[in-house]
Amino acid sequence: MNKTAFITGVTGQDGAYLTRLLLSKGYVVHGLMRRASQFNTARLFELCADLPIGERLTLHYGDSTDSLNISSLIEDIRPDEVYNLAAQSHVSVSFEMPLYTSDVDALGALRVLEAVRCAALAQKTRVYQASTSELFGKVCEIPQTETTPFHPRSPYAVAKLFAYWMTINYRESYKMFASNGILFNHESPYRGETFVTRKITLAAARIMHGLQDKILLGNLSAKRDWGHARDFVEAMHLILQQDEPGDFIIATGEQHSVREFAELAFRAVGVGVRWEGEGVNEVGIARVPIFSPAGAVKGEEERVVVAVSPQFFRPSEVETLLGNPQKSKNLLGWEPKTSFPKLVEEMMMYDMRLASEEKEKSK
Ligand code: NAP
Ligand code: F7E
Repeated sequence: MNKTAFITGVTGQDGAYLTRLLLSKGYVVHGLMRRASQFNTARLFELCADLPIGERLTLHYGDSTDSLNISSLIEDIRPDEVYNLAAQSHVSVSFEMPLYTSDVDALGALRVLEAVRCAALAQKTRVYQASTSELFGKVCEIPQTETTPFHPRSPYAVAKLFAYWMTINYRESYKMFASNGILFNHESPYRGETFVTRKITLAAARIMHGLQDKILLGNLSAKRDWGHARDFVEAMHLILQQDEPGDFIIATGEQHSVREFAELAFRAVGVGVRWEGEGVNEVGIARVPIFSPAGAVKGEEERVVVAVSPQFFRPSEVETLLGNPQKSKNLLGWEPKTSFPKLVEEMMMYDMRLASEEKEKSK
């Protein structure tokens, strides 16, 4: 019998990679999708293009803020596994929309847990909650492990802390198989365009095609433990295949700054970046192509390609995150497969193709 999974946030970066993984393992997949004025399934369908989506993937309209909708879907689908990935996932935006973020990210997780319980599925359905390294926030120790105390630094992180503890509470109260994956940052060519990694690779590719002048960024010194989403969704699946539920850090054990990410993005297309100045006056300078009005390369010039804009600073910042994935290695047998340079290169090559297509269209 094929297993059945229900994925909330199926149209997001992780939802698309997880759907690909589960379909390739023979699962029947149901996904919760928001109604939008335009199609929001592009990355899902692109990533799963070679898989039997017509036969084994069903998309349902819904929203994490709609309790009845979540409950009736779970009651009808009766899934073996639920992956609760839906979230207002942008930390910076959560400062502008703290109430909405809490409704979706905190109460949304509770709605899923309660729907499973109320449908009398507590002993059948396993629940994965998308927890986050943002819980560690102002870090109490380096590297962070499953026992490091939390200090959330944004409405997003506080909402996710509620969801983290609710997941544990349902496990302890109702003996549900409910687990947290505490995932550190993971990226890919399908990452949302306003997260810093994708913002950099998209802009660097457009600069190399003469479509953009420079990239404006916030805190260049912030450090993250960046892995590849394709590797990280494998850990989500493994977490629900264990004999016992639990909470697992998923990370690479390596950290890099935003500045280093920008350097590597340009290096992937053969361009070196040197840094001058400090704080808001810091700039990244590089030798990049110059183009004629008709779009042909007419030479090279050295100029500013990265600058700092305070508009991208946050009211409170998470300066450094570094995970220790030892527990996951020991119990799940999980290890990241993609190195940091390979991740940046893959994102950069994808966005170079997008920029080239954009340039062709503009001719
Ligand atoms: P993402 O690309 O932003 O995807 C979020 C998904 O949630 C999208 O499908 C989005 O729908 C959906 N969504 C947003 N609000 C919703 C609502 N009110 N009702 C139903 N669906 C809603 O995020 P991601 O990077 O794939 O991350 C997946 C999950 O892991 C999130 O919970 C995130 O907080 C968490 N996480 C991410 C990372 C990371 O580094 N990527 C690390 C740790 C934890 P639309 O497509 O319509 O916008
Ligand atoms: O920022 C700095 C920014 O927005 C990373 C989400 O998936 O991972 C993600 O949250 C760092 C921060 O991701 C810009 O200040 C500098 O220090 O790419 P980000 P995030 O905030 O770490 C966690 C694990 C999640 O759970 C979240 O859902 O980069 N930064 N300049 C910038 N960030 C952005 N977005 N834009 C800038 O221009």
